[in-house]
Amino acid sequence: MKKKILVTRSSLPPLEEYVDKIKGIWDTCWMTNMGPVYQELEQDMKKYLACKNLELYVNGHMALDVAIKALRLTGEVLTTPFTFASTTHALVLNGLTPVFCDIKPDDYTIDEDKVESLITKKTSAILAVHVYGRPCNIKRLREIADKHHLKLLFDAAHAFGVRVDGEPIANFGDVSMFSFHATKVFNTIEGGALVYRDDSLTRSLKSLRNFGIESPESVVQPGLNAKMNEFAAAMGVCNLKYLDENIRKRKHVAEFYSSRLKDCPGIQMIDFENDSRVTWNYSYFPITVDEKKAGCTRDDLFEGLQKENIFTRKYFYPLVPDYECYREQFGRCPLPVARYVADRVLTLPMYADLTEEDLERICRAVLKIIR
Ligand code: T4K
Repeated sequence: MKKKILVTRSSLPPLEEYVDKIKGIWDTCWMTNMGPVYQELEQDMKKYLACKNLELYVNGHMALDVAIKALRLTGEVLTTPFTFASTTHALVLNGLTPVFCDIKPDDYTIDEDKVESLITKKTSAILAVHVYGRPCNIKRLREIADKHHLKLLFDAAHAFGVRVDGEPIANFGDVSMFSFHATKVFNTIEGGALVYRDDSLTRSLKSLRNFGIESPESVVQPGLNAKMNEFAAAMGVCNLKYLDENIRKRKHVAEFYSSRLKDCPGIQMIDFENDSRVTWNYSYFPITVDEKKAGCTRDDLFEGLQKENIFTRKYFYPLVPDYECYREQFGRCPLPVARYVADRVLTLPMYADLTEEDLERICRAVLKIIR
């Protein structure tokens, strides 16, 4: 049997560099609660993102949860149905009602032209997702948010390292959340970050992250335990050094797929070169399969590749409103574009260390199944 190729594979720094970074922990026995390695990573990240306000968290989901609480959102939040469970769960578990807005057929981000008609008196925010690291229409969403006095949050879980007009994507919106999960372009094993504009949020975000504690004898609000620990931060400090190199390697993977699959009938891919304003991070490589032109469905391709020991994923199928837990409440939302994409999308293996041999094998298998 040929070697297994999974949809992604974590980037790890050289072992000796990680061991070196965690050695200090044995001297101090300081393992968590915003220790020295946490502080080091926070500074490194602020430099990398050229941002003023940044906090690190135990994972992206908790970071989003904390942001929602700190912003004191109420009522309804406009959001995308085409995302990972986390985005919607964070709203629902905070007592908010997600209002799903359809996505655009060209980049799968929330359709800014459909957002305004969904705003009601109860709407307090827009939570958009830079899905696969593809930037939403940030400018237009900002205009809409300002006009209606809404907060603008970006779930930028996939977008670490992405820039728009040279500006890190972190610096748009009121708050942006990043995920540093093992499967992401940059990882801290598990981890996440919030980048935000308003300095007055700092106090609340910091205390929400640590049980609402401000000092040993002062607990100012009910809070969570959402802190990034020192071992995770150490992984981040080491991995950050290799991030740009990893993104370059991922670009090569994307170029390989694009050139080998460009004439494959029925397959639509991201045209990474079509928007020169964006510096991509190549976090995922989604394709959609048009069954009429391809002569097979997305599921046929998924299963055919699996037989070749190549494991793709249907990120993001099913659509969030169609989940068992949401179906009854939201399943009838008219979301024609999102449903079309979710039924046809497949993310191909994407990681820095995919070899040319692996890529050749994947492309040959795709072409064999589709032809
Ligand atoms: N918002 C959005 C839009 C998100 O996509 C996510 C997370 C979040 C919010 C929340 O952020 P976090 O709280 O997770 O920081 C994965 C990830 O667990 C999840 O982080 C990610 N999105 C989601 C899209 O994908 P699964 O259930 O598909 O992962 P899993 O375990 O099937 O792994 C996929 C592949 O990754 C494996 O086949 C091999 C590889 N892998 C996996 C692990 C766990 C590794 O190489 N190393 C590893 O340690 O959810």
